[in-house]
Amino acid sequence: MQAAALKQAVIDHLHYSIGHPPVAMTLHDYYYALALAVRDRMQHRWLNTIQTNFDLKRKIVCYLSAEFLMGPHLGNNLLNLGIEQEARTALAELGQDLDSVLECEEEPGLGNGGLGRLAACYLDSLATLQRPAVGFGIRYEFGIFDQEIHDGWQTEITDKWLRYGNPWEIAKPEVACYVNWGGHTEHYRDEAGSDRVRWVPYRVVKGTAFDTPIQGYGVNNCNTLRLWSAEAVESFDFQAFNTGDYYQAVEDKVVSETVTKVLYPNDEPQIGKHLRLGQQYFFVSCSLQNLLHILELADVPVENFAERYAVQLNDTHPSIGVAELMRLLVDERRLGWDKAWAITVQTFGYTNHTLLPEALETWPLPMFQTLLPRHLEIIYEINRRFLDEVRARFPRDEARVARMSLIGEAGEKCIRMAHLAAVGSHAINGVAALHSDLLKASVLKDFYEMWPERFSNKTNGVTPRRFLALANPGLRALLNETLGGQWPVEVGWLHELEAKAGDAAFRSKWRAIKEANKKRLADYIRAHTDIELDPTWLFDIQVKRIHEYKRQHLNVLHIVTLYRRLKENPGLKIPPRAFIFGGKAAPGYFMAKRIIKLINAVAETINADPDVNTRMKVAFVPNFNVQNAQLIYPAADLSEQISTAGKEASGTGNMKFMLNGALTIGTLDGANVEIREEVGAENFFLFGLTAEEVERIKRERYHPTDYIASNPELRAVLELINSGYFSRGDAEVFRSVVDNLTFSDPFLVLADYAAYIACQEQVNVAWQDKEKWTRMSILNTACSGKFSSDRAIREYCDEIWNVQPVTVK
Ligand code: KOT
Repeated sequence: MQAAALKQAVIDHLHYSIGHPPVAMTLHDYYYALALAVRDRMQHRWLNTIQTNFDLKRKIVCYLSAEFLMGPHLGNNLLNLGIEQEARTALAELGQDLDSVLECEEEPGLGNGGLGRLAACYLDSLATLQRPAVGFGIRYEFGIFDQEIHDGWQTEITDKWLRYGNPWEIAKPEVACYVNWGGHTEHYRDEAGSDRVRWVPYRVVKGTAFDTPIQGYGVNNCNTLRLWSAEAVESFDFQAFNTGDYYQAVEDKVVSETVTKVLYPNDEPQIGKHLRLGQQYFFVSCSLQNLLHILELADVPVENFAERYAVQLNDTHPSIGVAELMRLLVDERRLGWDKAWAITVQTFGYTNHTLLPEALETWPLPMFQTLLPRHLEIIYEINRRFLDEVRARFPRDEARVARMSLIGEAGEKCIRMAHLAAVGSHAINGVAALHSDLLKASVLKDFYEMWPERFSNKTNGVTPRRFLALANPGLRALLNETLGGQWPVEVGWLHELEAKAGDAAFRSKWRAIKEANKKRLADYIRAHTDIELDPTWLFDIQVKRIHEYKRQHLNVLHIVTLYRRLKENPGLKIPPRAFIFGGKAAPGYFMAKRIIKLINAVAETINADPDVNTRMKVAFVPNFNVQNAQLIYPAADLSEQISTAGKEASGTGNMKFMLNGALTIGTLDGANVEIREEVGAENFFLFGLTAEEVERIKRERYHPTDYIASNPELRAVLELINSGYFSRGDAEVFRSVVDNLTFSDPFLVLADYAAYIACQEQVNVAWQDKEKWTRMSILNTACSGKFSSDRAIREYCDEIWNVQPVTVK
């Protein structure tokens, strides 16, 4: 029996792998031993998958991403292997509780937010759909910082996730790549008389692979996440030592190892740092060298590269890959330019994740030249040929040529990475229907006019395994009972729940599950904040990175509006609500950090005010991450998706809430549009300006003061915040937030304020009819199938990658 074998495996690992005497055994030891035992159970599937892919010579998806926000592995692997119950039994027999053991895992937070988590969901779907795939990324020694809240302010703590070891990865020191930096190029003529270029680097950094198995759900396929770690080429440079330059050798080692030290904690705005470009080039070069090496092992000619690999660029972070593949093919494999270029374009696909101008990556030319002199030459040559093509297609249109150039010449010269990615890819996609349309109409308009056939939409998706089956065991049991056990891979079946929405007994079960989830979250929040929430209240939740375009401050304006109404009219009848927030701010993002402080200040005042705290409370959950997200999404009644229309490329939290039966209050932004289409307008709380209206208002000059002048309640709310009422009399701390809204308001918070408040009143009306609300909740889950990452990955495989399923024995 599995449980007995698993128990023995845990005992063996406790003894042989961990080696603590019983007296020193900790809960973490049980976690580690179980993790190793589970990894052992994936090992033969993993090796079989790799061998099968090699033998069958099938095309492989290579997902290049600077971020993979995997979340805890243990629970997910138990789920995907179908041995959760066995593990629970095995641990119980050892006197341990599985849930407590699961909590021991330090999650690998190797990403900032949506972009990194999407990559993780896609790896889950690729394995589950039996598609050969490798995720390539960076093994950051320190991932996204841990957030602590002190006196309402965010503080950042280094994420030492490798401190107690990582049972999931296998180091592959023999899979090593050498990556050049800096120096200069030399042009020479080879033996055959051809012109060639040699790159003489200033430094060489060694990359070694760390592999993590990615187990598919209910299948044998087990793919690989390969993360690269940087080290010095020689740990001891004896030459330097002997000549007395020992300290130079030590310094070189430190510089090399710095490359993969830490994840840059910025979501969206780009940081023009030398080291960041170095990270990008490092992992992309290692990955592409590795692909070429594997091709060689398989005896496949390099000319067939694009038949064997589909390489996807997760935003522009890996887009230096276009120039690097050209360098590897032309300089190192000695292919002709045209042949190399045809392979490159056939190989790459590019996914864009943002239209925000401050997030579009560009690199100052001098910095680029210093780090990657050979790539600069290659980019010039790509650009020369490309602009010739533009001129041929659009004669006498030099303005267009300047707009499309890979080199930006307005102000400081720079390399435009989105242009490099677009020119070097046969497929370009946005991540929601609206976003893909805006992409074609704005940032990449000229490219769309040049190559319309390259563009498509691939609406994002999330894995129903982690975010429903694993996160919401109560609902999982009900779905198993109602739909059978196949729903996690056949989410279309969720539609059968529509019929159940009319069944009062089913609704009552549904409500009980939601309330239990709310209680579970309330316990967590009490333990981490001392704030006591009542699980019978409406749980209104906004969790995501803190950013002005996501408009957490609009949510705060609603809270303060309600607060004032209750203070002025103590008899006011409103259904009680818990307002729950979570999310990290980039450490250097002044306004985002103030918004966190504002939420906590408002929370402190309201939660302590007996006039209101029986009807409203506010909580900020510290350190939002994948682990606590799994408690948060299932506990939501209302999902806040209130970004300025046109700014959120897709959003994926919106999908995780919907999957778990939350109703959405939202703008027509990103995937909200499609969520509303799927669930029906009557089951979605819509408010706010459309993307088109936002653009028109901005064009015609926006005056936030007009909205203040015409809305006394809004004015009073802003004045109350500004007065120091929520900040113990300090009238300075929120001045920057209020002034920004009053005099600039770049994301039209005030323009949408009245509509948002009115829409929240509709929420209250709907909430008061419990049966109706439950029906709407069930319909949200029922209609969420489209937002499974399986659907998204099938589309990528069929329409971009041309990668078929492979059965693994
Ligand atoms: C970060 C830096 C530069 C360029 C883009 C980003 C970025 C975009 N990071 N996260 N995103 C989000 O990606 C998600 C997955 O596609 C989207 O759902 C979300 O709307 C983006 O904001």
